[in-house]
Amino acid sequence: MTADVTALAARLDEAARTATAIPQLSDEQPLTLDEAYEVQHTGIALRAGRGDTVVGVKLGFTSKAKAAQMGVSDVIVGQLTASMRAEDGGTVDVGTMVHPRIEPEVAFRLGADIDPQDPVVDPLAAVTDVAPALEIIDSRYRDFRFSLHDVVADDTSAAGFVIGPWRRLGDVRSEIDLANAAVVLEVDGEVAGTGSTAAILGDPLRAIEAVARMARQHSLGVPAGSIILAGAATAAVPLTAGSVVEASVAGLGRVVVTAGKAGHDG
Ligand code: OOG
Ligand code: MG
Repeated sequence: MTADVTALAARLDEAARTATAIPQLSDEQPLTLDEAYEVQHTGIALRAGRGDTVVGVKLGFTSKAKAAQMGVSDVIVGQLTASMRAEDGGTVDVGTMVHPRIEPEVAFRLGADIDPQDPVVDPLAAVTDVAPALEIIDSRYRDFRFSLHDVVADDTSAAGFVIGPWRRLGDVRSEIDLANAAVVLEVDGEVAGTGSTAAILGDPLRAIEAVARMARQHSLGVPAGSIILAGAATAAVPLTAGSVVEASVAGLGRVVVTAGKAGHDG
């Protein structure tokens, strides 16, 4: 039997909107990888129907630390929407989330479209800017546990993101080795995780080729202006209301966000 993509997407959408964890979809019926991406795309269409817009894509499990933390191995891709974004130095509302976690990332911005159908053009040439970033993930599944296909259907746990100051990629590459920069995650001034950008596919720039490949395989558009989150450099840590979280990437910069709860100090 093939999956009822519309019903599964509605179930995940409802779970996200009500911040209520649900059982994994595959507990009921196995889902193929293609069906899982269809559920993801249908869920994004539901958000778009409420006025949200896709602003970029994110990769998951590009680092061993993340793959080991979650017990899965393949690289996956999800979509980022405008409503998920919080300003650098601003507040992210965790009151609307089930069990949020936060992780340090590297973000890229495209100055031109990545055309997944044209393998002759180097997708790296489309990248103009780079920034330190934070991603807030919030699995809609109970206990933050899932199979690879379940997490793909759940938009790879995407819930929020914060982008630090953008810098020109060419300038940064002439100053530092972007493939080996120290990453530090701090919560309320205490170190909560350390790593290196090398953890992200050996070099976060490899995320761009991965995005081009995934875009081709899973029919995603990555137009000029898109933001790409390359994946976490450390394991994710729980995010609780009141915490101030900062990520820094040596030689690139830092980004900070406060977790708030709407109706309180948010
Ligand atoms: C899935 C998302 C993984 C990353 O950076 O590896 C991810 C999850 O862990 O819930 O965003
Ligand atoms: Mg991530």
